[in-house]
Amino acid sequence: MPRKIIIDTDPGQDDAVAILLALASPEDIEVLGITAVAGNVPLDLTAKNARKVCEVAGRPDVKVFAGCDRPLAHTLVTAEHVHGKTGLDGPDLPEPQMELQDQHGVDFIIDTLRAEAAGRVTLCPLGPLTNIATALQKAPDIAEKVQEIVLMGGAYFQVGNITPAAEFNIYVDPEAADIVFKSGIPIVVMPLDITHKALVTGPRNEAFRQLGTDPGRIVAEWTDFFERFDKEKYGSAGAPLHDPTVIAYLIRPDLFTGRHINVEIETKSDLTRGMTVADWWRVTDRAPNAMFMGGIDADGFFALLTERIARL
Ligand SMILES: [Ca+2]
Repeated sequence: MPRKIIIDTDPGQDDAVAILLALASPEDIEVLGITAVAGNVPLDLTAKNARKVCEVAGRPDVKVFAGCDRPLAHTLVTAEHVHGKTGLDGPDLPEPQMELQDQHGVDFIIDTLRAEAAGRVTLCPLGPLTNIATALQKAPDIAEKVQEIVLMGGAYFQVGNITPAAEFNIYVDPEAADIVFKSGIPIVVMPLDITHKALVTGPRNEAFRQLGTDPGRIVAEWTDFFERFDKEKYGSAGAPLHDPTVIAYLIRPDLFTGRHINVEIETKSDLTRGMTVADWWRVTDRAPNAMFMGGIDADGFFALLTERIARL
């Protein structure tokens, strides 16, 4: 049975590749819907970009919803410096033809979880956790219905990317992240610690291009664009491709290793706001609340991505 998921996302080139990976894997994953959230760029763009990506996959039937347009307690911080003005800069993509759903993304999450049996729906947040936290606040009963939350966010060894102490998704809405990490729902975290071990090197990018398909070329052009910024910043051989790790985990959990540990979110400090205080070394007696990944089989991850994108 394919695993039922809701993708909560702020596309974003790496979000886009994650969505393609999910839509290319129907034997493993059933995408019940995609909820957009403000993050990399404002909500009107993430909601539009999510639809562009569905159309790249040839799936205009996928339901896309707009969720929250701002974090719970702070003004929105965006990342056009990484993703470009549209959030999806790189290849020229047409305006989407498919409609945005009328329902609010948060209500779609709530209604879907209430309609399904407990333990049947996995939430896959790829951006700030505003939609998920808002759903949990509005409908606390859904917490026990969620099978698992598998999210991209945070860091321990890599510490931060948007500030010296914080990863972007958590930094944008730390109050939302705090609600999610305290929810009692089983959580799997894909932090910078693993995404920085899986860089899109030249040959890996070329493998997408050489698929000879439109989706292959588009993925290569997205990662070309996305890489410019990170190569300059890190001086590395390529850029991390963060969000597809979440979907890859659902398909091939054996590609990842981690520890079940306590993770708390810093919400108070001006200096370290949005930090994921991960007890990797288990030096406290705080109860474990998350499976925090630390290792990835990078070659296996890119082989999976290339094989699945080739199907589109
Ligand atoms: Ca994202």
